[in-house]
Amino acid sequence: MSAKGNDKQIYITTPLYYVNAKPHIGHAYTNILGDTFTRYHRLAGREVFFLTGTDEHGTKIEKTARQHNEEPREYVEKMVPLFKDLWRLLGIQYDQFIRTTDEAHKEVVRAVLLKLEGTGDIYRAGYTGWYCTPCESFWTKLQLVEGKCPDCGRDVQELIEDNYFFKLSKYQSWLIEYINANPGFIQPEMRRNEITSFLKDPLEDLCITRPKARLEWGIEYPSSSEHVVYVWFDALINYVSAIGMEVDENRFNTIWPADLHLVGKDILRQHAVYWPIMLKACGVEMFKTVLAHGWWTMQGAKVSKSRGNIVDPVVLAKVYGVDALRYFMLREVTVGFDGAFSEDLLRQRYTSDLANDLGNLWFRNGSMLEKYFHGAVPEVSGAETDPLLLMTFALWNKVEEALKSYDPRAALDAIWKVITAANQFVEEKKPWVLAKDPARAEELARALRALTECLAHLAVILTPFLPDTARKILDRLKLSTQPLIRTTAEFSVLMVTPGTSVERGEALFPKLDEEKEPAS
Ligand code: ME8
Repeated sequence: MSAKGNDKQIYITTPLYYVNAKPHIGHAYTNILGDTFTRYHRLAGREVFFLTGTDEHGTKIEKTARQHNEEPREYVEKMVPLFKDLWRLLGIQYDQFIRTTDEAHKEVVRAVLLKLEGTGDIYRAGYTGWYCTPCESFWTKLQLVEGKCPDCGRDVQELIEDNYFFKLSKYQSWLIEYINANPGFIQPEMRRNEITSFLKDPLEDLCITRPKARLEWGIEYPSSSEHVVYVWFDALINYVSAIGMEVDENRFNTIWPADLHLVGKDILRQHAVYWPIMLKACGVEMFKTVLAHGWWTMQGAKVSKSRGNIVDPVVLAKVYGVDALRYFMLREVTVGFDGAFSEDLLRQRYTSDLANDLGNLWFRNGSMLEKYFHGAVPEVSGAETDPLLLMTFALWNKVEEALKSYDPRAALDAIWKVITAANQFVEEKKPWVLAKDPARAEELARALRALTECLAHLAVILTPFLPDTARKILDRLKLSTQPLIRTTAEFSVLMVTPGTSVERGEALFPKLDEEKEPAS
């Protein structure tokens, strides 16, 4: 991740999700990614500010509220807790939850608009569009399908409205140069290429208001009581309004610029074109990176509220546990690519990687410590030179390297190589054979000491990925459940105090009930 000044916190954000339906696994994925990066930095002793929240204005929300016979204000109040509850359930360690209906946010949006009107980057002009009365939707010519409404296929009416526009076009060549000069700005590379080719055509100025005649639920435009602000212009500003821009410059400067805006590929254009230009026009320092991940799909289609093919993360977490869901999402796809969601695959990962590889390793070590050492970790000299531990110590740099390139999957691959090696170590050492021969007591002690240490290190390095499991292991080994590894050297040491009495505890990943119906 980016190099920081001493006091500057690492700033990670997620999109603000629309509250027109309850969150699904797509939303869970983005927040799990953000949480994993956040926990990793915290483990490494870095200060992080992690922001998430909800996007509550605009046509989508207004329409959905009306369909529920509710006022938008009432409706959003009811929906927001669903998001907060999910983040609590999934162990998402965010520092702030911003809502675009927060007064403080609205203030900053108004201030930005007035500033940009003052500099001439916002102007008022006529706007031609096509309106579908039954859908209450306004479309541009390009969006129409054979001249009809792209949603319902019915006729549309041409409408000319007076609106406010933001001069995207003025900054197009600046943005192209900026993207070329900063290869890490839009990631992964395939997404940067998409944006670069999109920028080959001239950018149109962005219409940033909607007349109140067709949308009431939004921030009123400061210099016209006839207009509300376009939902995207409002929502993007959250990344700076949340941390005190225009209000608390001190706070703002310790957090901004954002190091990582995490988004799905569906909203990259807003984050890689509109948002940088908004910041540039406001004279605000640029964020470091926008990282666009791919989509979770089901039967080849994006999992989405409108398609109705949603998978409920709450149900999955209840059936398989939060860590299994986190593990599956982080291990199954490389960030940037799409992934086909399948509960069968989740079950397979649960059984093979979690229950068999990691769960059994813990259980066998615990059982052998109990059987041969009354549950206490044996003391041996020079344990840190055991080849299994040398391999384990090398994990820190590998995981760091992988996470620097936003690749939690590669990090987990490296961790699982060590888990596999530790299981092989048990098979090769055969502690149960050593235990029968008093002359090999030292060898037995060495083997179990090395295994216990390996497990301690695995738990530490798993904290960003599988926080619950890591906490259980660390707790049972009587180690701090909030480890701190500031340098590679701090990871390459023995962690468990000899003589510690280790609790084997319940299975980390209980056997799945074969009879149980899949969750989805
Ligand atoms: O776009 N796979 O909100 P939104 C992976 N309010 N991720 C998915 C996904 C899927 N199938 N479906 C959704 C908005 N996501 C705006 C954002 S930001 C200032 C405003 C995730 O509720 C992914 O992160 O439609 C995607 O970008 C986001 O949810 C869209 O959420």
